[in-house]
Amino acid sequence: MKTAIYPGSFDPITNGHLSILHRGLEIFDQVVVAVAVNPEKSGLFPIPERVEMIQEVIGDIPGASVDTFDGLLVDYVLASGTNVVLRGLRALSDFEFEFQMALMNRKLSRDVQSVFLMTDYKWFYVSSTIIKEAAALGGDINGLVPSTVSQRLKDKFAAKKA
Ligand code: COD
Repeated sequence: MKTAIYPGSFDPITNGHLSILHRGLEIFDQVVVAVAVNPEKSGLFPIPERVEMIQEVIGDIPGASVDTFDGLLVDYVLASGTNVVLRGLRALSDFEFEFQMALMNRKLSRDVQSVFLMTDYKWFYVSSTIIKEAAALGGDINGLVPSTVSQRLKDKFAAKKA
């Protein structure tokens, strides 16, 4: 049984994230979507709500699960009984950050390996940040995030306006 840890902020999960998860499951038996708890970065959705949204969309996918972690990613990966970090790559801007992160993780633990999947062209421009910005301004984000996430974004920004 080979497990990969797919770490991120997932604030919120998008169809780009989900695509990497599905494709990761073509390589690994299990993929754990691991939401990083960073007390210095609050984000739009609180961590429990991010986890709930992920649970709603991955509930039926065999081999997929969701968890949270704090502290060092490499410690969490090794404590999970695996050595693989799964990440997605969109453009050159992603590459620089991902390269730095992979090298830092490698410095922190020689046992952990990072595996990268290129995004599908459909999700090339999709990021949690751009989705939040469009949703906040009333833009149509349908098809870019799961419908449950789209609804939560609408509710969140409606509540902020009220
Ligand atoms: N298509 C394909 N992949 C995508 C898309 C898309 N449209 N959108 C996002 N992705 C990929 C990202 O490239 C990334 O690989 C993954 O999905 C998650 O993305 P985000 O933005 O939700 O997550 P990040 O990049 O904010 O996550 C950063 C971590 C939380 C993983 C990182 O900060 C971390 O490991 N923190 C723990 C502390 C630690 O160990 N630090 C030292 C190591 S650097």
